[in-house]
Amino acid sequence: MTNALVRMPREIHVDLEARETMWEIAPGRTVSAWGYQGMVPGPTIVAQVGDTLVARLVNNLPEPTVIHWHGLRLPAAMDGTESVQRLVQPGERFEYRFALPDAGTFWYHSHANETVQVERGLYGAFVVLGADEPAFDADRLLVLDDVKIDRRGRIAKTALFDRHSGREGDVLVINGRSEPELVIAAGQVERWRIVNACSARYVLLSLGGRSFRIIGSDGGLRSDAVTVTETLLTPGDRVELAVGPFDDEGAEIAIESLPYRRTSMKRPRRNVWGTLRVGPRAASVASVPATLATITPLVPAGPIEPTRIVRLGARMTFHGHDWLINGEQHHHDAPVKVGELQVWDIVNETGMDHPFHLHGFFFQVVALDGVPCVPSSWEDTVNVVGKGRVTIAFRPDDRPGRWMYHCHILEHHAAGMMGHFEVVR
Ligand SMILES: [Cu+2]
Repeated sequence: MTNALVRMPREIHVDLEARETMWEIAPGRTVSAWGYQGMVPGPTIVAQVGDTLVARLVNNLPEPTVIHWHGLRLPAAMDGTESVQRLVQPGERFEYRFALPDAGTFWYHSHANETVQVERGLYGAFVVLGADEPAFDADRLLVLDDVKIDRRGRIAKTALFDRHSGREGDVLVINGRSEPELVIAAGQVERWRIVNACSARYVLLSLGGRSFRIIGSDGGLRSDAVTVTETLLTPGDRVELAVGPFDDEGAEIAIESLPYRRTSMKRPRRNVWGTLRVGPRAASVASVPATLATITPLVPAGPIEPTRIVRLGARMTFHGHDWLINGEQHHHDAPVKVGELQVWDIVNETGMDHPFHLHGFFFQVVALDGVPCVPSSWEDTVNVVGKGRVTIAFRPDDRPGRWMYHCHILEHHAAGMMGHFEVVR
């Protein structure tokens, strides 16, 4: 007997033509940019677990490009990097095709000449829904970005200083628009999926000091909802929140980032990204369970023995800073075996924070500065504070091929803070 309520897996077809476009970052304020389908962000892809994505990239840019699917557990050949495919030349096309095994908030972006192409707008969000999602009154997606505009009103060219601290823009946008106003009905609870698509900006997100609940991270729902008044999103990071209920109809709540010191070279500031207004009251059907997901620890309790050390470093050169992994730029690391538990110590030898991103595999954070912690989420991007140490664990499933990890400050990635490694059978 078939159950009519069961949704059969589908193929999700998406056209992603990369081309020049005019991007209206604020009413009446337009910049020349690059976007997928002429949009910044590009089209939001929504699918269900078990579906297959078929994405057709057409390159109508004046330079080569490629699309990386950030956070998705796909075959190595579909990872969208120069290690696994020839860059897609101007006038060429490429079809990505892969199944979607996990629910969560992901994103896609150019992985070629990233410091230019992502800054110019080549990114978009990708939501995969699970079979049994918690009930909310509304779903929202917020893609955060900062754009650096020069004196002539154009997207600024890369500056030499960007190589050191990463590029931070002066125009803050949510879903491509500056200072949006959102409205939430009093009494209702919304699910907010947030992506930090900035090149280098850390966002210590606050909603005017109000409490909200973190329900998900890079790899879908957390083990439990945790109530906070702020949460840090590094470049590349995602977070899912339960926002509300608020009772004060008419209140205006700042969607803001609080000062966060990621490097001594930048003075931390508070920034306002937008406004959340509490609208007229409405009935609520939301219910956020106390337990959201089961996260089984990969590493047994007790002393943790790392299988690999990854040292994040820097060196001064005649052209400024080189950013290093284990003493070299674009490090070639040892292979890992399918099914073998990986416990990596990520040691930050620099004085600056770096967001460590692993392609293709989710990991658990199992220790901070050597102190074991109980994993409550799956991650693909984790902040390693200056002079700090984060221990991660993952068990590579059967997807052999060439993979990589890197700092997600795009300028650091470009200046060498990345490692290549192979997954072998
Ligand atoms: Cu970095």
